[in-house]
Amino acid sequence: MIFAGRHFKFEFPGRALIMGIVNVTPDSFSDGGQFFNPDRAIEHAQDLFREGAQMIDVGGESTRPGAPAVEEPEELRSVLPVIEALVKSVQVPISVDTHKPAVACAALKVGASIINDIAANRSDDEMWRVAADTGAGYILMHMQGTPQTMHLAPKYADVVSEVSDFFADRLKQVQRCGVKPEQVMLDPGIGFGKTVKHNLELLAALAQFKVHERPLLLGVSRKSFIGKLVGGEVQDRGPGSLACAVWAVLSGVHCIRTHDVAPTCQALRMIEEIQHAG
Ligand code: 7PJ
Repeated sequence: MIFAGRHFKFEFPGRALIMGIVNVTPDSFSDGGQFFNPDRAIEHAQDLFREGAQMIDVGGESTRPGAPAVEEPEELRSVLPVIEALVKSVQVPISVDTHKPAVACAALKVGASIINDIAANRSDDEMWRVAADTGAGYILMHMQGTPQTMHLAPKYADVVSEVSDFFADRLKQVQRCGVKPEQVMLDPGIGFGKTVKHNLELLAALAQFKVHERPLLLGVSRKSFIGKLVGGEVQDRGPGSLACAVWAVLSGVHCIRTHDVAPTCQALRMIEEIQHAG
């Protein structure tokens, strides 16, 4: 299986990938907006690259539950200079975490390679046309609702089968728009319109998503369900996040999206050493 797009190609089975998170938002819940300044965001991304990230995800739109939407000009102003600088200074693909087709398009123009679309539950196909026309990688994430509404009353008869049906349906739709399967990575969207119980059920069932024959990405880093289950303020949720990452990779997940690249890298490399010896 491969995950490939403009400027990159990853082959599986292979080492699990680590995507380092760079938020260029004033109010990110997980890092308090400390990388809102573009120079600091760039330095931070370069640190994550040196620590072993194989992709860098740049986002300018807070998806904190209930956060106000960011207008397009503001989002462009915050992410483009960072992406432009990173394309020149780190040797790994850059993804743009946005649900706006115009932002994705502009980011790809300055050298990003992957669209990280948390709103793959969208009702129009403009974003998929951008992915098809540019050949960019496309991370297809499940969310119930929107970041403004998703936390209000998440409801599923069976969250695992609903997410799986969503993947099957969206894979068909994106291909109809001209996106190749190899461009797509799937993500169950932990915390996006899900209760703690839904998140746990999805984590427990990750291996089932292999049926779609696409690589899987998981984002659990510092998320609130960890605090609710085992305690810990946002900055103290590293160990819980790492446990989820290890569990995910042992369940067949191919890529971990994380704020804490160095510890995640060490943990995943350690698992690989053990697997190799067995
Ligand atoms: C995710 C994301 C995730 C993908 C965010 C946060 C909230 N993109 N963007 N998957 N989460 N693909 O980092 O806690 O889980 S923003």
